[in-house]
Amino acid sequence: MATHLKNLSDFSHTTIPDGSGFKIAIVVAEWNAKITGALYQGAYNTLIKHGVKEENIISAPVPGSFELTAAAEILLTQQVGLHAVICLGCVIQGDTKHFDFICEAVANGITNVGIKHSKPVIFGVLTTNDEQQAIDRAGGKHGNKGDEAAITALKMAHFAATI
Ligand code: DLZ
Repeated sequence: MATHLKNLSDFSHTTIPDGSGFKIAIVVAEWNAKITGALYQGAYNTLIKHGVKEENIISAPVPGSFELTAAAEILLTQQVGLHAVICLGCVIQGDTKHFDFICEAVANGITNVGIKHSKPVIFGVLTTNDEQQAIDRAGGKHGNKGDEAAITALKMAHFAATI
């Protein structure tokens, strides 16, 4: 059962749960590989740091961010016992409307897969105006959003297991 929260400030820094009982998939897009590789390393290392066993991390590369949704759906359908899927990608604004289509599709897709399977599917996709903004968020001055995605996965897997 969920812990009783006395006031709103209790929400801000809930502890990061131990991951030793969890099986988690990381799906990572190959587009902008320098960035997504850094997001992947951050997510993987964070899961290991918090107790997830190496054999319980499934790593799955896909061509681009658009494919993240299908991959999450396939994994949750075919892999028994998954507690969460982390989706990592990087979409950089270009001259065409491609950016908008991909961002909207992947955000909606990931949301829908999570709801369909009643499992946490984490949105770890950078959507930036340029490459520098992405570098800043993939181990640069704004941290590594891959680490944050992994922590969110652990918290949500714990939520689903204990609520
Ligand atoms: C085609 C495309 C473009 C233009 N830009 C990106 C991007 O910035 N980031 C990304 O992850 N993927 C991009 N893609 C590829 C699409 O995600 C997808 O792989 C293709 O449209 C094929 O479905």
